[in-house]
Amino acid sequence: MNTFIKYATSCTLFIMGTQVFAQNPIIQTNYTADPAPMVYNDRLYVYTTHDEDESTWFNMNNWRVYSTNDMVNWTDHGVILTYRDFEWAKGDAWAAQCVEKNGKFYMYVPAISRYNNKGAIGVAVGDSPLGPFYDPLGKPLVQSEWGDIDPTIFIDDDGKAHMYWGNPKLKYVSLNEDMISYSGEIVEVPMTAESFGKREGNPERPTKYEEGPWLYKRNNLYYLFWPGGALPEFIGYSTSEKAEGPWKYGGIIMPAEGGAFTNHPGVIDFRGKTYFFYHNAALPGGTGFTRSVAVQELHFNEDGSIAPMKMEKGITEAIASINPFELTQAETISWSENVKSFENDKVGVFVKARKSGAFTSVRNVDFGPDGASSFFARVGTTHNGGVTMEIRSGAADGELLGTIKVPLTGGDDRWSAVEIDLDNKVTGVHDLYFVFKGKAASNIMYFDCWKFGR
Ligand code: FUB
Repeated sequence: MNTFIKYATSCTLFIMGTQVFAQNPIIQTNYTADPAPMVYNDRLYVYTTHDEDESTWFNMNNWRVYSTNDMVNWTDHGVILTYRDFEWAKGDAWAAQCVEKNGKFYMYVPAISRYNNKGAIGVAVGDSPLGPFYDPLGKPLVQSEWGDIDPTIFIDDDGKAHMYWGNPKLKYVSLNEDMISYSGEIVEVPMTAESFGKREGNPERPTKYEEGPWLYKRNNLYYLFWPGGALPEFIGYSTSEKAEGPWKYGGIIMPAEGGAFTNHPGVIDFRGKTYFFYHNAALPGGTGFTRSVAVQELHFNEDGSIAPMKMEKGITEAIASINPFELTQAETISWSENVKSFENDKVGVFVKARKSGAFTSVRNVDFGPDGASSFFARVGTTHNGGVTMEIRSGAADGELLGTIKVPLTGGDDRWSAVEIDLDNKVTGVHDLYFVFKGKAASNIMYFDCWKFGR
């Protein structure tokens, strides 16, 4: 059975109930998958694929990026690249990775070629982590067969860039200094039980390795993390003393769970801790084709091995606070319910409340001892009267700090800046909830940004 058919039949088998943890999944305003973290200028970015709502197949057209300063509040930067940005591509915006070198950002993406229907990996270049990105080659960087997907790139301490990719073959090449070409032959990594564990009963796939590799280095040991096994996928890992291998199988670190029949690892160090990104189907409406990115801390044993771990509730302690007196985007969110993010030319990314009672929250907002006495927000609605945005502390039904009456603006291309006095002065550190209320059955209001005043 080829991989496409296997995915399609498996999706009906592995659609499971939804399970929402405390801070996971980290994005609730779109379905996201295939997380690829990157640290730049002391900020953590995660590039994701994007499962379109209500997908019953890998209906994926673009790549999105989110970022955080504190590990609990994530800012949605929207779509930063689509397969249409590659003239040669006709679809399947699957698992990508962005890396930075000398101030340039290189986004390696798989897509299907319009010219021969085969999988291919392209590269786009930008001057910032958010793009804009363009395709300098006008053709794929590598292409030979359907399984040319899921690139992972690691730039070593000596500046050499290594790229692995592939399903079910695992391939390797060394990238050139320019990051958009390679030298030497593409190496097909030997699929041995010593390197990737033995898989029983599938001569076409003799080892546990399936796809989605992620290359990472710690204490001079290279780690290759990869989804493996018959579907649903678990995540396993292998180690090597060299980036090129040979690889030694380390074991399974995350069993198959979470309701999506795929999984996809991304590992990064950030401010002294190591974080493990993956995806599951834990959002309402989640399936193998409507997935969600999650994160938890990764712990290593003293000898560098990794003990198996379950999917967890995520990072619950913020490692920095939000300054309420600086403008914060509405799409910076710790948790939200019944809210979706959109973007337009007027305000960039913004959020829309789908029903009354929908909310977004931000954690660890530090008002200091002097506190705040006013609140500003840019908002709008298509409903005439009766639409409010409540600012609450601690919970969606927590203490009411103030209420905005949202003016009719008539469309999300028209916005109103509203300022109110708070009911009482707010001091100290709070988790804030923005609760959207109105009489309409859907599309209650839209919200772009907020700030407190003294
Ligand atoms: O998201 C589409 C595909 O599913 C990815 O390329 C694989 O790694 C799996 O997550």
